[in-house]
Order: sequence, then C-alpha cells, then structure tokens
Amino acid sequence: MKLASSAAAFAAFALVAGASFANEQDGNEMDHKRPSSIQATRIQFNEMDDDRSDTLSREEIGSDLVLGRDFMTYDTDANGEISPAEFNHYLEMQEDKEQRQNAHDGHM
Ligand SMILES: [Ca+2]
Ligand SMILES: [Ca+2]
Repeated sequence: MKLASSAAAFAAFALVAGASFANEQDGNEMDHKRPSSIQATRIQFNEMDDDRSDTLSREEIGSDLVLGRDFMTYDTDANGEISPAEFNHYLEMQEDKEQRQNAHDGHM
C-alpha cells in the first residue's frame, strides 16, 4: 500500500514538473517573438484593455509606454481612445523607428 501511494505521489510530482516546464518554454518563446503578427498585437491589446471596451483609454495605457506619452499623436481620430487599428499603427511606427536606429548604428 505504501509503495503504491508514493508511486502516485511521484506521478503527480512529475505531472506538475512537466507542466511548469511547458509554461517556461512558452514564456521564452513569447520573449523572442516580435510583436509584429496580428495575433500577438491582439493579445497585447486585450491585455491592456482592462474594461474590455475594445479601445484603450489613457488610463489603461499609462505613462510607461511611448503610446501613453504621445497619446495625441497615435489617437488619429482624436476620440480619446486608442482603437485596435490605431494600436497597430503605433506598433508599426515603433518597429520603423527601431529599424532606422539599427541601420544608423550599423553605419557608425
Ligand atoms: Ca478599454
Ligand atoms: Ca482613436
């Protein structure tokens, strides 16, 4: 009886260990992925959209991101909220800037 229960405990441990390993793998993959695919953009947008209104308010964005600091620039229809399309545009602008910066560094 004792042997069986410890075997079951080991199996449960292995399951937990396996599950946490899988999560770690996913986390690493996310870090390496560029936020350029529509799906990744959508996930990021939804994470920030606290009240699920499908738009991002100034409060939801906060002031840490460039999007928050230059809110007026990226809120192209000036309705005080960032729509998914406006958010996408912001990400594209960020990538362009990054690429120009990298090209510039390459020449130095
Ligand atoms: Ca919202
Ligand atoms: Ca807007």
